[in-house]
Amino acid sequence: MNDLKMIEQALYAYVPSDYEYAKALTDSMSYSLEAGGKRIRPRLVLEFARLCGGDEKAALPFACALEMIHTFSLIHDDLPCMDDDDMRRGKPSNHKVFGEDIALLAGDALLSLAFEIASAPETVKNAGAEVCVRCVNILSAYCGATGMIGGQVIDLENENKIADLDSVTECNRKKTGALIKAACEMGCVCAGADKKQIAAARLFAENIGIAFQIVDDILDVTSTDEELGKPVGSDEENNKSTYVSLLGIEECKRRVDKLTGEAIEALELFNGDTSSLKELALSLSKRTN
Ligand code: GRG
Repeated sequence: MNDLKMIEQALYAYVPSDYEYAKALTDSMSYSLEAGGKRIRPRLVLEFARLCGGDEKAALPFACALEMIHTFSLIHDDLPCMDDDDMRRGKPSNHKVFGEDIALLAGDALLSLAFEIASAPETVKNAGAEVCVRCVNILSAYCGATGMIGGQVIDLENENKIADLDSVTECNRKKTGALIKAACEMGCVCAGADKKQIAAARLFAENIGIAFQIVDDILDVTSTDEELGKPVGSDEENNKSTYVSLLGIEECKRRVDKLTGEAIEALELFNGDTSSLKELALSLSKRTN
């Protein structure tokens, strides 16, 4: 089975289906989880686990937990109190279908489910207690106040003003980069990687994390709603400083290529086959959605 199939099969099965109450909540959670998405973060977990000689089955729950957290962040990001977007992954946003109250709670429940999965007896049996504790620590730290959620707050603070490049970079290192770093790091931890391997994985993640956000900013001005599956032009509408508004499109493209090259260089430390990670990094730099 390929990674995408394996991830999606496991992901969907984690949502409680035998609970007769709160059906709107589980429907809302499944709606966003099953709406597609590139599954970059869980794929990175599996890639790094394999590269470091680990068992992908043991890494799979952590890959799913991370995608749950990512999906929670997208549901909350679309709410009227945040970006107020009506479309996500080519479909109406969660709150447009289930209402703001259920969408908010579905996001909360996905966040909670992530930690339930990462600490479940079955996960502990396959990955070992120490790996589980380390992954729970990575998930919570990179999601929280000094990670993705902190980045979102910097983003809110930067609205309606011209932010400088350092502030935009700090925001994106956290808002977008933190979960990408969590993915690469957890993959290594699952496989018992050493400190040098973890440091190289972090370097790879930092570079593709920023490149990923620069591409996101480019697509927000060059793509269409249909291709992106969400409204384009939202950065300008929300009066946000972005890499494109600060550097221009040509310089942005140059930086994406440079960062992607540096990410690929970071992989040289590993002895195993890094070809699929190289391909993934290159495809992200050229993505159209
Ligand atoms: C309100 C408690 C609370 C938390 C919310 C909203 C939020 C925290 C964080 C925002 C995180 C966010 C939306 C970051 C943007 C990152 C980004 C580029 C997302 C799109 O990722 P893709 O392209 O999406 O991987 P797919 O759909 O492919 O999964």
